Amino acid sequence: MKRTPLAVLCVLALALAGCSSSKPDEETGPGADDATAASSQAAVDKASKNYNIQFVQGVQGDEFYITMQCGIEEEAKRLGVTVKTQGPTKFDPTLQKPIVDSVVSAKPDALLVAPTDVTAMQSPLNQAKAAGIKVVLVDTTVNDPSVAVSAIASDNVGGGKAAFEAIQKLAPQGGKVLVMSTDPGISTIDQRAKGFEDAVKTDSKYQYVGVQYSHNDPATAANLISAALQKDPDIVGVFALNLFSAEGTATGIRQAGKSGKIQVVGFDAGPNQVAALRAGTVQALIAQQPAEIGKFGLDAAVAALDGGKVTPKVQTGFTILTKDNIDGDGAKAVYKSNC
Ligand code: T6T
Repeated sequence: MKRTPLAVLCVLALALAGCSSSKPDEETGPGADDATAASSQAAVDKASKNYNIQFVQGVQGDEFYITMQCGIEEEAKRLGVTVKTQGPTKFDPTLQKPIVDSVVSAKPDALLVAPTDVTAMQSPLNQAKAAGIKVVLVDTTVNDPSVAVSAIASDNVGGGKAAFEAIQKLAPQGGKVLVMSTDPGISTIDQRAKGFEDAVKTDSKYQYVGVQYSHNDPATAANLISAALQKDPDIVGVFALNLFSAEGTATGIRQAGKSGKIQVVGFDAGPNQVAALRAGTVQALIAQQPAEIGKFGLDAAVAALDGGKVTPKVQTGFTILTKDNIDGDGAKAVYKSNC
């Protein structure tokens, strides 16, 4: 069982070649690997059951959730179960809630879900639990995660801290740093911002100029960056909190003619983000392990249905991608556009 905090390892390795881990880490106690293995074994033993398992993504067309779906489908094949996937057209609780409501009213056996808002998605998930559905949180969470039998996610606070440490290495002289977010109220995004902000406070050479909300829209992120650079032309680093905010940040930086002059670290590793890394507009990407999140999520759901041992909380690792490792070890961390 790997116990060294991943973010620390990754940051130490960043200046050289990036870092990766595919092992789950559990926050709540020892034995996550063992427990996960036990869950998987229980799942395999009961694979002949014809469970109705549903997966509701945060949004359709996002390579992060596509890769998660690929991980779920691969594991589903291995376990001999089937999983139906659907998601809203935007990362928006007003679009996701009716989907979850309709899934819940059909009373499936289990629901894997990435809630789009910590508050708005609480009541639909309370109802799922009340209906006896085994809920598994994959990626994001809600205010009261006790609705779920298990929650699988990256170390998002650690990832935010790692992003700042990368900027410290890339812009050692210090200066102004900005966060490009999507919307407040999304657990993963808020945790990344917090990890970053708390880390910035520990180094007086850097000045945090705040967070911009791009509503998960790359064009909005590009416009916000352009406005931010007009206000603060001396920004030295930007941390973009997810795939779409990072894509837009890269576009805005390129359009401002600042490629390579401002250090950009983005969460996630979609194909467009990797293109921006190769082009030198983005200096580092923090790739999550969405396929593993999906795989562990399905293992937990099936174990819960089988009455087996379920790991309540699993933390997956990440890989820091740079120009130096993207064509080597890092290549396998890039997200997929289809399975
Ligand atoms: O960063 C991922 C996910 O972890 C987050 O919760 C929402 O945005 C993504 O899906 C990337 O677009």
